Amino acid sequence: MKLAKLALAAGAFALTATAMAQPKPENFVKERKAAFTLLAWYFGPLGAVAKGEKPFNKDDAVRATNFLVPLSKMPWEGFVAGTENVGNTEALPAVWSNTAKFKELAGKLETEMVKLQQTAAAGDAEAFKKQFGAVGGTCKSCHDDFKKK
Ligand code: ASC
Repeated sequence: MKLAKLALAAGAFALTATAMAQPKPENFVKERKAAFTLLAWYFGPLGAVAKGEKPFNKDDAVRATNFLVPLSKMPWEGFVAGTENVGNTEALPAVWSNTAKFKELAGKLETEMVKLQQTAAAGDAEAFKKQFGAVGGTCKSCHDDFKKK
């Protein structure tokens, strides 16, 4: 019984290791683009709130930012070497030649997104609107140097 369990666990591990083995270059591009697509999906609509076109709703803001915090950490692992010119990437070569700056800006998005989540959780509409701008600023500063126009 114990042995059977061990064999099962070993099998599951082997399966996981196989599934994780070196994704194809195009799948790294898909990963990062999917993460950015979802970031825009949940972040974009909050712009109407920030602009005062839609009232602040705490539940909606909490739900969106609870998705956005993990999403903000996801795109970066897709930017592996060898994917510079793969598929329909909009990444500029600077991602791979100025990696320190790219990583710094990625980190800023993650930090500012956590702050946005905190303003949502606090139900602080004014702080939320202001922090929305700070997050958007980190998106833009990175796009300026690292994304094709
Ligand atoms: C968005 C979105 C972006 C950023 C950027 C902020 O909602 O899709 O790429 O905000 O426009 O400057």
